[in-house]
Amino acid sequence: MKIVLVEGDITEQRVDAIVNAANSSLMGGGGVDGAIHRRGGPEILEECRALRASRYGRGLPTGQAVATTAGRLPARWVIHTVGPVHSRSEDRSHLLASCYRESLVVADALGAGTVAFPAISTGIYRWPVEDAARIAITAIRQAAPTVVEEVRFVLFSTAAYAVFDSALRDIG
Ligand code: AR6
Repeated sequence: MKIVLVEGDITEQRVDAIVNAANSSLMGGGGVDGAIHRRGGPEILEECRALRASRYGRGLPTGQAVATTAGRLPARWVIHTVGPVHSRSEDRSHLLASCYRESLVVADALGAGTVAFPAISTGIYRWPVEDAARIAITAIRQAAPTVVEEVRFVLFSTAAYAVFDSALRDIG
C-alpha cells in the first residue's frame, strides 16, 4: 500500500473514497465534517440519518467506520469514522489507530482502490499532530492487506504536511 501526502482540501480529492472525521451523531459538525457535508450536499446527511435509524441508534462508536455516498463530491464514497477526543489522563491511541484500520476495512468492502484521509482528531478533538501522525502512519503500515492501493493523507496546512512528512520518513 502506497502512502502519499498532499497539502490541500480533502473535498477536492479525486479518489474512490474520502474519510470524514465525524462525530458519533453522524449529523455533521465543524471542521472537515462541515466541509464535506457543505460541498457534498444533502444526500450525504440523508444517508447518515438512515444509518442512525437502522444500525446506529446510539450513534457510531468511537474508532468505528461506515460508508455513505459522496453526493456531489468528486469521490465515490465518504467513509465516516469517529476519532477519540485527546485526553492527557488516558491513552486513547488505540481508538485513533482503529479509525484508520476500520476505515480501510470499509474501503476494502467497497472495492475502493484509492482512499484519502484527513488528520483525524487533530482539530476540534485536539490531538497533537506529531503523535497523531505517528499513530496514523503506523496503523496504515500494520493494517491487514486490502484492495486499497493508495492511501492519501490530505493535510490542511503546511505545518501539518511537514509533520506527516517527517513521520513518514521515520516510520517508512
Ligand atoms: N480538508 C482536509 N483537512 C481538513 C479540512 C479539509 N477541508 N478541514 C479541516 N481539516 P477536525 P476532529 C483538518 O476538527 O479533530 C467536527 O465538528 C483540520 O485542520 O475536522 O477529528 C466533527 O463533527 C485538522 O487537522 O476533526 C466532530 O465533532 C483535521 O482536519 C469533530 O469536529 C481534523 O480536524 C471532530 O474533530
